[in-house]
This record gives sequence, C-alpha cells and structure tokens, in this order.
Amino acid sequence: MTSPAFHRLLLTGAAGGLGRELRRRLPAHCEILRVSDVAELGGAAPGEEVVAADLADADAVLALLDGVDAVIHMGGVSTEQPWEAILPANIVGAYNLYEAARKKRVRRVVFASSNHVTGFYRQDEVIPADAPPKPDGLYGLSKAFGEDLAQLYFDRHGIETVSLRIGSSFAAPRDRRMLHTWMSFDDMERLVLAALAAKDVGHSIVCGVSANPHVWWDNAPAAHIGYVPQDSSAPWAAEIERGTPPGDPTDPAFIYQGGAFVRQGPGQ
Ligand code: 15L
Repeated sequence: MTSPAFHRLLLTGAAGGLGRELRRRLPAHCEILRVSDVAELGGAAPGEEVVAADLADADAVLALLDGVDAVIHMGGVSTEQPWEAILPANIVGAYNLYEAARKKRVRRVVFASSNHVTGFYRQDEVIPADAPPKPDGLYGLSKAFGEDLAQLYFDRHGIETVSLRIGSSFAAPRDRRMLHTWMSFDDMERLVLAALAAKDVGHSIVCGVSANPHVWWDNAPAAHIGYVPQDSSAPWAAEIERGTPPGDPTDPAFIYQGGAFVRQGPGQ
C-alpha cells in the first residue's frame, strides 16, 4: 500500500453537504484528517481529529490550522442569506482562515468558491472558468471576496490556492439547470485531490463541474491542474426534461446562469 500523500489535512465545513462526503473520502489520502465545523460533527473516527470552531473567531481558527499541511475550506454559508449571516462566516471567516494560514505557514488552500460568483452571466453563453465576477447575490459576492483574498495571499505571502467555482454538487442533478451545472461527488473528490496535488498553482480559479453534455464554463484551467471528470448528467436528461417544463424565457432564473439565486437576497 502506498503511503498517504499528506500528513494532516484540515477540512472546514465538515458537517455540510460536501463536507460530509469529503469527510469519508479524504482519510485515504492523509494520515490525519482534522475536521471542523460550527455544527455538530459527532465523535472522531480513527485517524480523525474533530475540532469545533466558529470561523468568525480568529483565535479558534488560528489554533485550527496548527500543524496542518493543507486546508480544504468548505466552511461558511453556502446559500443566499442575509448579510448578517454572510459577513461573519464568509468574509470575516475567510480573512481569519488566510491570516491563520500565513501565521502557521500553511502553503496550500483549496477554496470552495461557487458558480454564483458569475451567476449574472447568461445561460446562452460559455464563459471562461475564471471569468470576471458578476455575482448574483451577497453569497456570490462573498465568494468573489474569498477569491480576491486568495489572490492577495498568494501575491503577498506565496500561499497557493485553487478556488473551485463549484456548480451543483449533489448525488444527482435535480432540475434542468443542473444538467449544465452538476458535479458528481466522485468528480468533486477528483477535483479536490487534483487541487491539493497540482504543482505551482499560484492562485488558480477552476470550475467544479462534471463532463456534462453542455457546460456553461470553459474549464481548461481545471484540465491544467489535472482534473479529468468521469461523470456526466446525460443519464438523467430524459427523465428531467420529461418531468419539468422548460422555464419561462422572461424569468431571470432561466436567463442567467445563477438560476433562482438571481432573484434572492436584498430587494426581493
Ligand atoms: C451553490 O453555491 C450552493 O452552495 C449549492 O447549494 C447549490 O445551490 C449550487 O450553488 C447551485 O448553483 O446549484
């Protein structure tokens, strides 16, 4: 058996949807997996350290990064929420994480960004994976902030980050939009491992999406870091198209890539 690639990996947001998947998949790739969340995580499995932490608590986050080789940052708010929820978790929390990485000399972060950074591009266009932000709400805006933070901490401190603009990572695509944006859990694992292992990434922005028949993002930068998706939404297409009528073409949720997120948040 080959030895795991990392001594200690930190997974934040380990109680969330993707965090729970990664919690059971990452132990194969490290000697110790430190899992963290503000929500209940249960007991530690063999090879695990469970550390509760609120991302808005700078001291707690500093302690969290002690002795860590790399961070997979899935923590924070993952949907459109009021500013009062986004600010501590996604803005202050991301800042605390990078400050802790700097102080603890952690050299690599895999940052769960989101397609909602670019949610106001149209569904009838294909954009580069690292297209300039057009956030579709406060959540997308906070992820754009996280990406900028990653760039700053690379330029100034040499901390490397791969920002993953994740599409829709669920067990299966749930609607017509997700036929374009879906990423399987197996592909999500492949992408995270590629982002951890790739050399000289600086700050790279890639999309988290499977090899779906028609994707809205040109994901060449993901291939560059060694991500080769193996799954596709195609097997679900007929059933989803039969079960859901095409959307109203004048509804912003069907015009823009962010879908229903474009009509959530302030002023709605
Ligand atoms: C996201 O960023 C969310 O975290 C996730 O819950 C999905 O809604 C996804 O985007 C999506 O766009 O489908």
